[in-house]
Amino acid sequence: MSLVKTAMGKVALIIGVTGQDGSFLSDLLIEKGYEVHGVLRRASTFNTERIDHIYLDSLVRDMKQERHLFLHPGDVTDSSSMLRIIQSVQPDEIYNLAGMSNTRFSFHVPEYTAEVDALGPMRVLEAIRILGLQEKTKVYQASTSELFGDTPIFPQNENTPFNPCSPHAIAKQFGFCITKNYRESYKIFAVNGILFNHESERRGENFVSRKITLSAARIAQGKQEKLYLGNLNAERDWGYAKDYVECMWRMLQHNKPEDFVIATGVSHSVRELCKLAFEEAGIDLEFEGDGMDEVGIDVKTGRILIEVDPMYFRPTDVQKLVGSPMKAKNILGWNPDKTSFQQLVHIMVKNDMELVKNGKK
Ligand code: NAP
Ligand code: F7E
Repeated sequence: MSLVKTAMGKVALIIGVTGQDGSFLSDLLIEKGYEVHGVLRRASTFNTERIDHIYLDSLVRDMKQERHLFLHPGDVTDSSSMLRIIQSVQPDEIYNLAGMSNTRFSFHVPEYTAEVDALGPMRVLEAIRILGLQEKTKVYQASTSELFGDTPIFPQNENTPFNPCSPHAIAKQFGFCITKNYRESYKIFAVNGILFNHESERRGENFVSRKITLSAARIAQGKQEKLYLGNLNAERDWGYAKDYVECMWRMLQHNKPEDFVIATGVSHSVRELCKLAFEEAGIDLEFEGDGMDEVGIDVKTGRILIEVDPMYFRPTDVQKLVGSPMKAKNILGWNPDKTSFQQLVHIMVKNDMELVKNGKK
């Protein structure tokens, strides 16, 4: 990587370090010279796969060499662990990325979703206030385009009214508001990044982008028969997660605490994503039929490769989101064109083709 080290001596705490964004942010901050701390929650299986390349590295490194990533057991639903970790780390920057981030699953666990996505951010902010770190510690809160919900306004920007339509989005709205409130009430440098969907080769496999790229790779290599999806008409503004974590960092380096939309400004449907991903995997796909009967067909063989399964429908779904990156472009120097939708799908399919080829997926 060509990033210049600019932050020697700074300490960051990433809550949600094991997730897609937490892992890319760790890479970025370490490259910039930060000492990075992360919160590791308990799981029944190992959950450090996305950070093993940094974490295991530090464990096996010669003890005389410097370590850059330190993990602390804790959970954002547990105030005492937040207090303990923040007190011992004394971070200059906290990135609260911890989230029950699966919109569909939030309908099944609405109360738990509120614990993590609504009260979680409040516990972090309260810990800063109780520990008297208001002047030292800056906070980034992972807010989301889901806040706009089923909006009639296109594109969405920082002034677009919220209309959240899932337990996940409603809980995130509390997180957004409490962050703004603590900024105004206690002068904490606390900001919301209203990030539109961002994907990568590290994206969880139950999000639609990764489900599609992995299935395309498996179907192309004869390891899977069909792909079952829900709402093919849904449109999202999909960007590359690696680019988006840089904006999180930029928001905390800005001279005043402000909220920003981060988006590419272009949206595509789930159907378009399928066509492109399968094309990257060497399959020319066309869609036929309507509604529940719509199918994706391999043009060359006539085989049905994609079908609609109502199991993946949501009680309410956001039909279309597209963000305006103008404020971030003008103030943070954000380049919304850095990785195009086509490049993103290429990166993801290439990665998944390799994983399938090597028997890893
Ligand atoms: P992700 O891959 O699902 O990662 C979520 C992280 O939160 C994981 O490290 C997870 O730990 C951790 N976590 C979950 N519950 C926790 C708890 N109770 N205590 C502590 N940690 C907990 O999500 P992501 O894509 O990286 O997104 C990061 C954040 O940005 C999320 O809050 C998400 O809602 C928000 N966001 C994401 C997008 C997007 O398109 N990716 C867009 C806007 C906003 P485990 O690894 O143990 O599960
Ligand atoms: O769904 C449709 C689905 O689950 C996108 C989270 O990171 O981004 C993410 O939330 C669209 C929806 O992401 C399937 O109905 C069709 O309309 O990939 P997704 P999401 O719900 O937009 C936002 C910004 C966040 O903040 C969240 O934390 O795709 N869709 N068929 C499907 N979705 C899934 N998962 N699976 C399907 O089979």
